[in-house]
Amino acid sequence: MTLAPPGGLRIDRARLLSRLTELGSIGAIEGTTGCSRLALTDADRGGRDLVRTWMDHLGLHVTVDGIGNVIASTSPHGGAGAVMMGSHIDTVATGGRYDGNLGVLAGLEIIETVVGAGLDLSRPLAVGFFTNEEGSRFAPDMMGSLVYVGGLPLETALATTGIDEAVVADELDRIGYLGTAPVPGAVPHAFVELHIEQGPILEAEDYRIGVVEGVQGISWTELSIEGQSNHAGTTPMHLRHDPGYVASRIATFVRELAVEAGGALVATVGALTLEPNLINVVPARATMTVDLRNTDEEALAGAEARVVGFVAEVAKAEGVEVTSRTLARFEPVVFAPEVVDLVEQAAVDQGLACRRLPSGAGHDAQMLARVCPTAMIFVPSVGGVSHNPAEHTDPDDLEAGANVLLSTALALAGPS
Ligand code: HGY
Ligand code: MN
Ligand code: MN
Repeated sequence: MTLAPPGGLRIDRARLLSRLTELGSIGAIEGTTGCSRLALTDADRGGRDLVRTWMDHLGLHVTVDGIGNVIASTSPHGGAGAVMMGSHIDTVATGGRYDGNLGVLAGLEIIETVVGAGLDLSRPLAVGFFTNEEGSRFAPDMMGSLVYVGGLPLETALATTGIDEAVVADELDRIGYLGTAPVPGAVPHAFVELHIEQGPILEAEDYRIGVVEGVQGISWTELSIEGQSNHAGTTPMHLRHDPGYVASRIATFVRELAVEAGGALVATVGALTLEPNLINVVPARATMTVDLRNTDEEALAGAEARVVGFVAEVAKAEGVEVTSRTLARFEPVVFAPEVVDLVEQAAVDQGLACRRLPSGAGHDAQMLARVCPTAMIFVPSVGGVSHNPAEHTDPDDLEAGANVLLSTALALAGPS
C-alpha cells in the first residue's frame, strides 16, 4: 500500500519556511537564529497572536481553552474525531526556532495544502499549540496538553507558581489567553506531531526521518538545601554546614550514576542557585533541580531511589536539611504501532531514509497518547543541538518532515 498523497500533492516549502522565520523573529535572541519565548510572557503572546492570525486567515474554527491551548479545526467541533497535528510555540529562555514551532506550523501547512487542493476527507483536520510545553518557567512541562487530556486538574494548573513567583492564571489572563473552551478537550481520532530530534542520532547515522516509537520517562525534582551561613575565612572546615558543598556532591553523584548506567539513563542538574551567593560567605541555602530520564520505568524508579539515598547520606554527614519537591513525573510512553507504521510507510514511499527510535525529549504527543492513537515524526538536528539558539535543521529536512506529516495525516483522515 502506498501512502503517496493523491496527485503527488506536496506542501508549499516557501510558505512553511517563511512562517518559521517570521515566528522565529518574535522573541529573537540577538545575533542568533534562536528565540526566547518563555510560557505566558509577552513574547509568548506575540507568537500566539501571530499563529492565531494565520489560523483565522485560513477560516478555521479556532478555540482557546481554560489553560490557553489553541486548537484550529476544519470542523466546528474542534478536535473531536479529527486528525490532529500540533506541538508548542513556547520555548526555553535560550531556545531555537524549530523546537515545537515546526510541529505547529507544519500542521497548519498541511491543512492549508489540503484545503487549497480541494481534497474531500472523511475526517476533519486540526492543528493545535499547547500551553507551556517546556515547563521551564512553570512546572510540570507539557502542562497544557496534560490538562487537555485530563491528566492534571485545570484548577491545579492555573494555581501553579513559576520560578519568578508569577501565577499561571494571572499570566494567562494578562496575555489574553485565559479561554473558555472546556477541558479535558475533545478527543481526536489520532494525533501526529512533527518535531526536530534535538539529539545526534539521525544526523550521525545519515537518516532523514525518525519514526518515533515512544517517549522516555521523565523525573524532575527540586531540592532545597538549608545549611548555616558563615564566614568563609574564620569557619573551620569541620564546623561547616555548607549547602553549596552538598549541592555539588549531588550534582556529581547524578552525573556518575548516569555514566555508570551506560547510556539508558540521562541526568541533568540544570538549575543551581546559592544564597547569598557571595565570595566570602559560606552559603545559607542551595536550591537545585535534578532531571532524570530513562526509557525503562523500573530503571528510572531505581535511579530516583539511589538519588534519594545519596541525598540523605550526604545531608546527614554535612548537617544540612534537604526538602525535595517533585516538579514532574511521567512514565515512558509507547506510541500506537498502527500510526508509527503509517509514518514509516510515508517516509519509505517518499524515498526518505528512516529509522525507528525513542524520543529523549518530552513532547505534547506523550500526553495525547493517553486519549488517542498517536505517533511522532523526527527530522535531524544539526550537530544534535537543541535548547540552544544555534539549533538548526536543514530546510530540505524541514520540507521532507512536513511531507511525511502530510501523507500520514491523509492516510489517517482517509478520502471521503
Ligand atoms: O524537557 C523536555 O524534554 C521538553 O523540552 N519539555
Ligand atoms: Mn519541543
Ligand atoms: Mn523543548
